[in-house]
Order: sequence, then structure tokens, then C-alpha cells
Amino acid sequence: MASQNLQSVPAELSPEEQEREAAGQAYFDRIISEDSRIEPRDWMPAAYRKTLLRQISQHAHSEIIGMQPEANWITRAPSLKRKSILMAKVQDEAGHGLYLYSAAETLGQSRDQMMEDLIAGKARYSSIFNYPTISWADMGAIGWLVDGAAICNQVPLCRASYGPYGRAMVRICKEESFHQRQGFEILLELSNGTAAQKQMAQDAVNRWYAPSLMMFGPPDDDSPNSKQSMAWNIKRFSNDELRSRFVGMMVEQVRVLGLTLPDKDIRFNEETKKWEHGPLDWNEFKEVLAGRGPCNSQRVERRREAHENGAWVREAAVAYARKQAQKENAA
Ligand code: FAQ
Repeated sequence: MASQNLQSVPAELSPEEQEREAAGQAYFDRIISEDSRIEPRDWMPAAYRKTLLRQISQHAHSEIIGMQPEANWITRAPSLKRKSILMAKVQDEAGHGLYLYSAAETLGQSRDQMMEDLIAGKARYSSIFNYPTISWADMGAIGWLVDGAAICNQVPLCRASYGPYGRAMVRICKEESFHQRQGFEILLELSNGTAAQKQMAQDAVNRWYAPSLMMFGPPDDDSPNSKQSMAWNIKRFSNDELRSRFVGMMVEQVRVLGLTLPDKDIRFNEETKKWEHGPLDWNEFKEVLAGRGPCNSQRVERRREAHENGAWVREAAVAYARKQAQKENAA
């Protein structure tokens, strides 16, 4: 397995340390080859820890920044029922962020540091959350397409080799399934409504389709991390493989919605047995990743404001914890 050759034991270590490192590497290689789980206190290669921290922290940031496009519509939801469903969904995303920050913390990075990186604009989060939500139908399109893509990408992550990440993903995926259903239902209702409502739903699907396909990451031949992450059983499938599966799922569901996908090149390739789609604008993707998407600066700015406005809550929680600890010590 590739992972077994990547970590050479550093020469400057003492013989005892070298022996410990070699034993740790052997244990790690066995766990990976048995498709079992690495836990926080287990020995792991520095590069494995680094790639997990990279992926999990980006994922956590995506959930937190991902609250903004939908939170933007809570006050404008068309009914009390829709408002409470949307509020619950946005709260779920906050919960997902917290599970994931906790999983990342087990790798030795503090949550404060991750948050500082995010609000300093130094951390990545999913490209998808840099697009604006301009109509109510966007709540449907986000639930159906964005949460749909998230599920497709994240169900295999439930089997990720790092225990805390895999376990967090199990709970997250259950909630994402509900999110996708609620998005589908919003679009279905609009699609069966007036001609203007149906058009609003179609317009939202047209705008969110390509960005949701790009959520799966760059094409495989331009994905520097995939090979190693797959060798370590973090990722189970390549970016293109998951993107193709997602297209296949959407093709079926869009028929039920009575809408269309804005891609005339979708087809099932009988030879490869894979769904194919039309070209995506990877320059746009790169621009968004470079911070030049439609909403990048607004998203980070709002997060910074929220963090600063929430300082008193954090201070109060610390003061309360201190007081409780003093009480317990005095008892
Ligand atoms: N956006 O070599 P690869 C959600 C970066 S949660 C931004 O292929 P990898 C729930 C990548 O980080 C959505 N950056 O990388 C929700 C790397 O940069 P780096 C988030 C992207 O890690 C719904 C570089 O490009 N989901 O939606 C993107 O092997 C509604 C090269 O790429 C996750 O994070 C992108 N789309 O594969 C919440 C799932 N794609 O770090 C609210 C977990 C790639 O070298 C509302 N993550 N990059 O500087 C993963 O599965 C993987 O990390 C991938 C990328 C597949 C995203």
C-alpha cells in the first residue's frame, strides 16, 4: 500500500525513538490494510494527521459559513411552517460544524485557532457557499442539490479511517437526508404552483446545478490530494466518481420534480457504466477558491462580525464554568 512507503523514519531520532516510530508505523499500516480505525491516541504519520486536519477543518468551516446563504431567508420564509423548518435546518448546520471542529480538535488543533484562520480569510471552505441566494426557490435548490451533493460525498466518509471523523459523519448524514427531502419538497411545491413559481424553481435549479457539481472538487487528474487520501481510506471514491453518481441521482429526481437540469450533455455511458455531464467552468471554480467568487468577502466579513458580536457569550460561558469549578472545589 502507498501509505507504507511514504513515511520514512527520521534519521535524527535516538535508536529507542526510531524503534517506537517504526512500531507505530507498522501498527498504522496494519490498521489501514485491515480497513479498521485509527483513534486519536494512536500513532499516526504526520502527513495523515495534516491531511485529516486540512479536510475536517475545511469541512467544519463549510458547515458554519454554509449557514449564511439560507439564514438570509429565515425572515422572508413564505409561511410560519417554512420558517421553522428553515431555522431547524440552519441550526443543524451549526451542529455539524461543532461535531467537526471537535473531531479536528482531537488531532491537536484548537478551535480558537481554526476560527482565527477562518475569519482572517486564511482557511478554505466549500466553494458552493460563495454564491448568492436571490429567491425563495434557492432554499429548495440548496436543499435538493447542495445537500444532495453533500450526502453523496459524505456517506462514504462515514467509513473514513479516522474514528472521530467517521462517527461524526454518521450523524451528519442522517440530518443531511432530511435537509435534502425538505429542499426537494420546496421545489416540488413550487413546480406544481403557478407558472411564475415553476419558473422561479427552474431558475434556481439552473443557477445551482453547476456549482453543486463543482462541490465534489477538481477533476481527478487535477486533484493532488485524492490518491493519498484514498490510500489512507479517508476518501473512498474519487471526485469524478462521486460527481458522476450524483448526476445519475439527480437525473431521476428532476423528472419527479417536473423540472430539467441545465445540461444537454448528460448521458449514461453504457461502456463505462457511468453518468457523464457537460463541461464545467473550472476557471470559475479556481476564481472562487482564490477568494474572488460572488460572495467570498461578504461571507468571511459576516462570520467575523458574528464572532466579534458573540464574544460576550464566550466570556459569560467561561465565567460560568469558572464559578462552577470554584463551587465544586469549595464543596
Ligand atoms: N470548495 O485534491 P483535492 C455541505 C480544494 S458541506 C473549496 O481534490 P480533497 C453541507 C481542496 O480543499 C460541504 N475547495 O482535495 C451543507 C484542495 O485544497 P487544499 C463541504 C475545494 O481534499 C449544506 C484543492 O481544492 N464538504 O455542503 C473544493 O482530496 C447546505 C485540491 O482538491 C466537505 O468538506 C470545493 N468544492 O477533495 C452545509 C466534505 N474542492 O486543501 C450548509 C469533505 C476541492 O490542498 C448548507 N471534504 N477543494 O488547499 C471532501 O470530501 C474533500 O475535501 C473534497 C476535496 C472532495 C471537498
